Order: sequence, then C-alpha cells, then structure tokens
Amino acid sequence: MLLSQKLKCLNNTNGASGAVCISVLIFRQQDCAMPHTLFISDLHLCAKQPHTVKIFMHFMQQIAPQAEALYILGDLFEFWAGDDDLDDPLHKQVTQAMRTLTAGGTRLFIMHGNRDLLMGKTLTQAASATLLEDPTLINLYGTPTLLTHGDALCTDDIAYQSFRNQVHDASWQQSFLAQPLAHRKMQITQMRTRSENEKQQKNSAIMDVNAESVADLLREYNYPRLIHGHTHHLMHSLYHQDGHTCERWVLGDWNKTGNTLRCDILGCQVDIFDKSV
Ligand code: LP5
Ligand code: MN
Repeated sequence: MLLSQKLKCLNNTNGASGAVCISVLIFRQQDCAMPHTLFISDLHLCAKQPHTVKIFMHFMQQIAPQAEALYILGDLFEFWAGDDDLDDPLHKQVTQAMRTLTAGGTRLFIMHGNRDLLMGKTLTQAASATLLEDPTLINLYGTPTLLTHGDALCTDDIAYQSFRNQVHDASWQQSFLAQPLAHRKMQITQMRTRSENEKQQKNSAIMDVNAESVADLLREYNYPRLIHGHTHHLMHSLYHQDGHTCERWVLGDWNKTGNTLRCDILGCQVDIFDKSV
C-alpha cells in the first residue's frame, strides 16, 4: 500500500523568503504511465537498521523501476569509509539492487552527503551509477532544477563548516584513505560520537540552512527550483528572490518509512511509503 503525502504551501504575505506549508495525507493510485524522476536522500543505510534496508529494497524493486531516473542526493549510507568496503554484505546488497535498477532502464545518479563523501568511482561503477558534483543543475522536464545535499547551506554552523572544509580537502582524504579500513571505521565512530555530542549543544536554527546562503545559491544559478536534503525537514516552500519565485523542496530522512520526491512535467509531490508486508 502506498501512503502519499502532499504538501500544500501558501505564499508568505510579507514577501520574505519561505512559505507556510501544511501537509495533507492522502491515498492515491500512482500514475505509473507518466514519465517521472525520483529524488531521495538521507537514508543512512546500515546493518543496525534492517527495517530501513527492507524499505529501501522495496523501493528499489517496486517503486524506482517505474521512474526514468533516480537521484540519490547524499547520505545513502550511515557512513562510507572507502570503496574498499564494497565486500560488506549490506554494501553488496545495495550495489546489486542498483545494478538491477539500471539494467531495467532507470538511470541512477548519486551525490555525496556529509556521511558518505568518500564514495568513489569503484562504488559508482559497481552500482552502474553516475556520481554528481554538488551542486548540479539539471533540466527537469523543462524546469531548471538545482540539486545539492544541503550541508553547504548550513553556514551558521561554524564548527561543522570548519570540519567540512577539512574533510573535503583532497590531501586529507588521501591520507585518510591510506589507512587500514578497520582504523578508518574506528575514527569515523569517534567522529560520529563527537558530532552527536556537539549537536546536542547546538540549537536547531544553527543546524538549518542559512536563508542568505540559499538566496546566494539561487542567484548564482539564475533562480532555479532547488531540491536538497541533509536537514531532514521534509517540506516544500517558495522563495521570493530578486523578483523571482523559486520552489524549494527539502527531502526527508528515512527511518520507519521512506519518502521520495516524484517530479514530472506537471510538478513535484512527496510520496511516503513503508514496506508492504
Ligand atoms: O550527519 P549528521 O546530520 O548527524 O550531523 C552533521 C554534522 N556532523 C558531521 C560529522 C559526521 O557525522 C561524522 C561522520 C563522517 C563520516 C565520513 C567522514 C570521513 C572523513 C574522512 C575524510 C577525509 O557531518 C554536524 C552538523 C549537522 O550535520 C547539521 O548540519 O551539526 O556537525 C558536527 O556535529 C560537527 C562538529 O560540530 C565538529 C566536528 C566533530 C568531529 C571531529 C572529529 C575529530 C576527529 C576524531 C577522530 C580522529
Ligand atoms: Mn547529511
């Protein structure tokens, strides 16, 4: 059974960026015939969360094959320690599901998140996927659409941005990847613990996107529709920027349910689903 959620948005009357959104839960038949593209992010797949893995497999086998293309906008995995971890049973299962999807004709694109920024060519080849730069501008059924993970927009989170600069440094990545896999995993566990501790000290506004950073990005890319994840705040809003109105879709994380943004020539909508047992 597919549970679908539509987000209806009302424009802000004060002309500020953003909009007021209400969510309406509905049941509906998927219009499988309409060519469409799917977007997901923040699944944080790991062996310790088998339910989420089951939902992902359901999604890959039943929902994604109906799409022309699937874009995974970061944090597919809880963490990615390097492409030499492809033999891990979960990683094998995921890459196999991806290969099956692309063999069926659905194009697959993957973008780095902050958890899996070390995904490389060996993984994308094993998955028959294309690795995207962050951000990437696409033409989505005639609408210019900018895709980003979203963490780069959280510019109020100074501690995170400084961590981000460090781990995005190519030589830092090289020396990290030169260490044994088990050692890397241990360090990542330490980073995760420290990150979770620090997040508890931060207020939630700091960990959200900065409105000015969003505005700058929209301006830089000539006012596209924006789709991103990372904050886990599933929502749709309208940005009124320099006389332009730009749609902004934020993807949700996966846990007990999965969610996907489904876009076609008529527009986008969110679908929320669990695994039909
Ligand atoms: O991911 P999420 O949403 O929980 O939190 C993020 C930010 N945290 C992170 C840290 C990652 O979770 C750690 C795991 C990364 C794995 C892959 C990296 C491989 C690195 C090697 C590459 C060369 O991204 C969190 C934000 C939050 O989003 C919201 O935006 O607030 O940021 C932090 O918590 C960062 C901390 O404030 C500062 C950095 C702590 C880590 C320090 C590492 C110390 C090294 C110890 C081991 C050697
Ligand atoms: Mn993220």
